[in-house]
Amino acid sequence: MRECVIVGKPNSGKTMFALNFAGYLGSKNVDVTFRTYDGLTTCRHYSIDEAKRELCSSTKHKTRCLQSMVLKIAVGKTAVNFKLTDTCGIVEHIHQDEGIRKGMAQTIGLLRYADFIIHIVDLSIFPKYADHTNVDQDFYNYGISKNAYILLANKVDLPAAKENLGKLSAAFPHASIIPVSSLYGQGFKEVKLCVARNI
Ligand SMILES: Nc1nc2c(ncn2[C@@H]2O[C@H](COP(=O)(O)OP(=O)(O)OP(=O)(O)O)[C@@H](O)[C@H]2O)c(=O)[nH]1
Ligand SMILES: [Mg+2]
Repeated sequence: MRECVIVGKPNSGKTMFALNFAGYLGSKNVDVTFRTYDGLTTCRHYSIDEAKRELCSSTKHKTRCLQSMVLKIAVGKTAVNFKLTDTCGIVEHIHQDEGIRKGMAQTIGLLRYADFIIHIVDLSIFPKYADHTNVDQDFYNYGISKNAYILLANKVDLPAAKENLGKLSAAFPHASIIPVSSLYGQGFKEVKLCVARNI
């Protein structure tokens, strides 16, 4: 089964995107498989609302391991299953928490095997924390080289985001950028078309 991986900085909206996108594709409930760095695998069944309450947070590094769901998407006249994997957010510095360092290593490990990369940035704060040593730049460079990559400019519902879209396009000129609101589902139609083309 083809695997799409969602990467980005902590708090960019990766988990919110994964769960609301699962809802957009027609899932009312999801089975989330958690895979830790040391190989422990557990699975939990949630309604989408329950999962959002438990797995999303305004506090950084809520997600600390790989969280996968198998979803169905229409490709032409057939429905195709694919795996959507949410990951531990990446920061530039060496984090003091060993669990988070291992979670970040897991994210980077998975990137090499992913069939398609969904990179999410929080447009409401971009480019405040961005420069050329930035991890977003690394995701972009790697994604472009793999040729299986989209950049989601998230949180477009927030006023600060609108004026930053031009800056994002200038910083990442070769990316296919889709403005989205993971919270409200804005832009999901375009994301669905793009994912369906690439899995
Ligand atoms: N306004 C707005 N808030 C959003 C949007 N997407 C996510 N958020 C909020 O941003 C915060 C972080 O969302 P998460 O989905 O948990 O972020 P994450 O990237 O998974 O974060 P980590 O697991 O810590 O790496 C939460 O408070 C969300 O409600 C959006 O499109 N618009
Ligand atoms: Mg998360």
